[in-house]
Amino acid sequence: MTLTTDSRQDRPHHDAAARRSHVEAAAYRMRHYALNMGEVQGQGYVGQALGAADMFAAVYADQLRFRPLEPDWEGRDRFLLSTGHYAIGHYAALAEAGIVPVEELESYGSDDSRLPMSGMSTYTPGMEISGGSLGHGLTIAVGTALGLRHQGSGARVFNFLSDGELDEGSTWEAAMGAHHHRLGNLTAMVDINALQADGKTDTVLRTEPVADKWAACGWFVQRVDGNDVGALLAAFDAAAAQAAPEGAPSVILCDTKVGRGVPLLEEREKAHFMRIEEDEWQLCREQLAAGYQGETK
Ligand SMILES: Cc1ncc(C[n+]2csc(CCOP(=O)(O)OP(=O)(O)O)c2C)c(N)n1
Ligand SMILES: [Mg+2]
Repeated sequence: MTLTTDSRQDRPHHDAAARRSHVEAAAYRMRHYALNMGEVQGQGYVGQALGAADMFAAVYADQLRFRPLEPDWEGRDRFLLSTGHYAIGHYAALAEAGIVPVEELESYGSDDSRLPMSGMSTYTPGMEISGGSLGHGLTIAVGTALGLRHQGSGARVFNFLSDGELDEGSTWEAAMGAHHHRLGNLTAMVDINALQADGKTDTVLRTEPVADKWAACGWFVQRVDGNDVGALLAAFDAAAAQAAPEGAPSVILCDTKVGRGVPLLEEREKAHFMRIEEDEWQLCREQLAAGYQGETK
């Protein structure tokens, strides 16, 4: 897909089923891109990229306004990736969106590549912030949303967080700040994959009930199956319907499955850093293809 102008306005007005399959097809291709990138390095945060592909696809193929050939276009919506290690999933989305050439994905993680293993804004077109140090994305998103509103911009700000980032105090300071400033132009999406580097989320720090915490901070809260594209799109629609320039910020809490779409990885013991052997990559691709019923173009 190569778009030359404002992407959101260019999108055809699909009926609901066509809109969903358009996003599902994007997610499918993105999962392949992630596997291919992972194979180049023999490693990578492939489990997260597969788990969050539907979230990335819903944003990039349906929600975000951007110009692929002009990634710094001032009128663009901002997508801020908090979690630097999810860069592999974000690169797949940037390739699908036409911002990064698909052929460039094979340089992932190599010396001099524009696609380093952890997301860096100075290297990659379309990467708004550098991640790595968790818990900062939402704070930057709040400042960005506030700044855009001061400038009279109608652009929206999206922040992609992980459930591990809910352990960080700075996330909650930003959540309160967003409500204080009534940032209706801000949408947070949290990948609740129930996993962190040190183990399962509920063994590291019990953050549940997560929805109640965001609601207590004054946010419009929805919780969905983050691997159900129809549910994701409905949540984005509901968020947009209630959004007002000085209204409540929105959060979409997305329960996802690590390795989603590849049974071999879905069934493997969940690990922050998943090992995939040399002879398994092709099998992963085959399983992904076998489980997908839709159009591939
Ligand atoms: C401030 C900060 N503390 C600790 C780390 C080390 N760290 C890197 S990834 C990670 C796990 C965070 O949880 P999550 O993003 O939910 O992990 P995943 O779902 O990808 O397994 C941690 C603790 C970090 N990058 N930044
Ligand atoms: Mg996690």
